[in-house]
Amino acid sequence: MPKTLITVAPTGAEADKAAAPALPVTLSELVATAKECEAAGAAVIHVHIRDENARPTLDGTRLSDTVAAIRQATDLIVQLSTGGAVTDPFDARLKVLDAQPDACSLTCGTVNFGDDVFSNPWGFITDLYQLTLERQVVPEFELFDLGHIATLHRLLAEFGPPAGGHVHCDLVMGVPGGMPGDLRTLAAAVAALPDGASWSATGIGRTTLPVLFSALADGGHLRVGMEDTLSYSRGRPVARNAELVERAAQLASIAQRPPMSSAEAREFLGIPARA
Ligand code: KMH
Ligand code: ZN
Repeated sequence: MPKTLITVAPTGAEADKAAAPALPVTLSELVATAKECEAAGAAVIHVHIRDENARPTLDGTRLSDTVAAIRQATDLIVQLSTGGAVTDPFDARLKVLDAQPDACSLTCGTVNFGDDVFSNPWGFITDLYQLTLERQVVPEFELFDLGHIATLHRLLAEFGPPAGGHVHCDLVMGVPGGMPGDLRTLAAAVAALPDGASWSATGIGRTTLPVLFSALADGGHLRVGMEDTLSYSRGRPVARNAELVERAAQLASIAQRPPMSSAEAREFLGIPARA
């Protein structure tokens, strides 16, 4: 069984700082979180940034500064979100790659997102994928629904393998409007992935633990963090992102699949070591 790749998604675009004070929204909060989460066993950080009012933003200077600051403070693989917030336009989402991250998310289809729609039409997916190839930014394919896996197959058939040569997916389960976060759905999704692909999984809200246990049992990798859940357990808010990473690392170790270091994760994902 392979070691476990742990990704932390500390902020997201949806949670409200006023309602969740532990959410890292400033650059210094994000860097401190990144350091703690690396020490706890994370190898990848999935980054959304906020503006001076703690609202989601895709501001280019802030993104570049964030990539540089996390790189200076940690060895984590920096994966920028190209999903942003549901209100972000496609051109701003493409420009995220100007910040030259190691990796980026690439969602393989549109999905209802609570009362909103997270829009990812085929034309946008292909534009973003071709840009990742041109810039050699390694994509992580975000799959919110089983139909997204069909689009991933079509993308690879039409445009070939990704930068780094290895297909790594993330099952984002339990979004209201996406696939449910349960064992049966996870097994169906994993069975439909392209041959040779690796995968992690995350469960939103109360699906966090069922998805985590299912992924570990099925040889998958883990994503955890306050982007996906604000509760550590029933009625107990998350106090720090690192406690979610610590729990994931402990459970992975119990499963005889301890966390990968970021150097191991780079090799696994086909991401070159930093110059
Ligand atoms: N915030 C969601 C609308 C991603 O980061 O690529 C999209 C999202 C996916 O979080
Ligand atoms: Zn995200």
